[in-house]
Amino acid sequence: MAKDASGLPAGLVGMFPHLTAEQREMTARLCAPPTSQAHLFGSWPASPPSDADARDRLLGLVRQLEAMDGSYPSGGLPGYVANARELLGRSRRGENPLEGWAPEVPRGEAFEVGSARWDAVEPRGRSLLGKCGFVLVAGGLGERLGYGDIKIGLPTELATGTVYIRYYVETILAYQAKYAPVGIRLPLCIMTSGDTNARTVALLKANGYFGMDPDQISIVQQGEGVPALADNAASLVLDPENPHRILAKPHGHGDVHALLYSHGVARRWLSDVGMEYAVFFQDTNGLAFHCLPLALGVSDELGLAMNSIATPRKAKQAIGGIVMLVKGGGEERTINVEYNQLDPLLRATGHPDGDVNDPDTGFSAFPGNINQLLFKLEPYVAALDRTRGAMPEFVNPKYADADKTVFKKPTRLECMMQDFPTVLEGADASRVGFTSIPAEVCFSPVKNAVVDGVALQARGTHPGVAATGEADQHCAVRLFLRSVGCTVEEAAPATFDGITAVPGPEVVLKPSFVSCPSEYREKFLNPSSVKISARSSLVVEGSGVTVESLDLDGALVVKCEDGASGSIRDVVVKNKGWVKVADEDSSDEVIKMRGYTLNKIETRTIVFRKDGSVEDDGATL
Ligand code: UGB
Repeated sequence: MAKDASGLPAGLVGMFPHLTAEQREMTARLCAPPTSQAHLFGSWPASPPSDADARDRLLGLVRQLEAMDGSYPSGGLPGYVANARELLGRSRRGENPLEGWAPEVPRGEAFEVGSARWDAVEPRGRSLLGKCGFVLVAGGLGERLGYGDIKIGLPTELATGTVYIRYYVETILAYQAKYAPVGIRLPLCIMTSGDTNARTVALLKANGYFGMDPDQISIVQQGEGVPALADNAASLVLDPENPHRILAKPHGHGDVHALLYSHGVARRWLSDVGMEYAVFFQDTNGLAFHCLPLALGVSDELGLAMNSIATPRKAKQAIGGIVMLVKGGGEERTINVEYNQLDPLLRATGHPDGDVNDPDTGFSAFPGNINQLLFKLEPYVAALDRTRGAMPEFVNPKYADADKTVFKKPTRLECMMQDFPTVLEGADASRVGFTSIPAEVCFSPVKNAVVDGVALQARGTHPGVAATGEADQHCAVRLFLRSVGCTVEEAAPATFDGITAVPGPEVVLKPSFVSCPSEYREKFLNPSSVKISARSSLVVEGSGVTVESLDLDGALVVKCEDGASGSIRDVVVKNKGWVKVADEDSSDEVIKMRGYTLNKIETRTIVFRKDGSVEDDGATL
């Protein structure tokens, strides 16, 4: 590579007149030791091309580097390269990142649906629902699902066709209406990426922001990714398909903290909007909010700075475990430990059997992380101010040789949002815990294509497909209904396109009607007089409606306009109802990924109007 007296590539120096002062400084810093990435400009012609387009292509690389430099919170690109060399070195030497830490059972509490403890703790959290800001991480491509569009635009279930983002927004608006002080709007922040941003914005606009005020929603976009790394020296890589671009790879959902810091979102929520908690959740979990008041109650009771909603975890189950790590000298940190690290960690620290179930509970002592996180805003913002939201990173190169000097393909640094406890300090570092809740009522993501779901289900693992995401939502509501004393039958499991799930009865209780388990008692006034048969479908919407006595064997939709009120009393429904029909080859992706469509044969609809009238078609639609 031709270099000029400054030691910089001649082609880069030749282009200096076309660069801003900042770009010249940034590229020079990148090429000079110790960052030493001059090879990126090695093929540039010694004199700048006279053709403006050709010049602009070269400049494109500089602009991309400039954006990457600006968006990496720990020292720009030189910081990235330095961190990468350090982590690649440790990986090559086979160092254990958990060396020196010993695992202990973390602080937190496990709950059963309908238990007295649940009933005691949830009310404490209910009053805090009106003091939460919400963070939806929705930058993932959803490669495993293989869906052609953004995942938050997928229907949560077919009974109402409510898409995930609508379900989330409606739930937040219901909390706002029921629990926030008058005039306070609960804020929502959505993290998008280059892959999802335009479609997320378009979906929100096309649907009037699903009822939120547009300025209630902040969108923060992840950068295009971090530079791919070719070798242990952390050499950045040019895109083989475009020599004027750096090959970029996703940095992971840990970016969310840096974005909440750099956009001032978290600080605004704390200082200007008066929020107390931030709730982080994933893109496709139709059970995301059932347990929020309970977890808020636990956070409040234990004074937690960070609370991970978790599920009972079977030993060796392939999800991370929440573990309290302790070090000599009293250092302690409660954090997610990936399942492949947990077993060796236990064995190396005096637990010769490794990751095994506790004989008393039948589950691992370390609950499973579902990445639904609850932060007390004050310590969260303080930690952001100190760290700019930078998360610890890891690297996972696949080596092509025994000496670990050659990578099979370029790698990159990654970070995860659940690693936040590593940046908490002092008393806050020990105010980290969990709330463990059965997965049936808090976690059923839609992450996998049907073919992979079938294989997972055959191995006894939750398939995480669209059909189970839908079935699990109905199942959770049935559990809550039974827990307050309603009689709800269970349909026999059905198999569509190889995925087996219990299809019903389908029950969709919109958040305006009930938005947390303890509200069921306030809405089902005489639960012993409510009976829902196995083949039934029920949808209830509106804050003014209650259910006193209902015998449902078919399909019933109840709506209650804003400002209206009404009660379902002595209502008996027997109609042909709604039936799932196999449809594995549909041209509609939403149907195909389920393997069935919903045939609404006969529906009774009751509407309570604001003027006091009641519309009841009494029979069929
Ligand atoms: N996401 C982003 O917004 N940006 C990104 O760059 C990447 C993701 P994945 P992952 O559910 O069982 C997580 O890819 O990382 C969003 C936890 O780390 O589905 O494989 C994306 O849109 C793991 O501990 O998850 O695994 C989605 O909303 C376990 O809880 C979310 O981040 C696991 O989820 C998760 O993205 C799980």
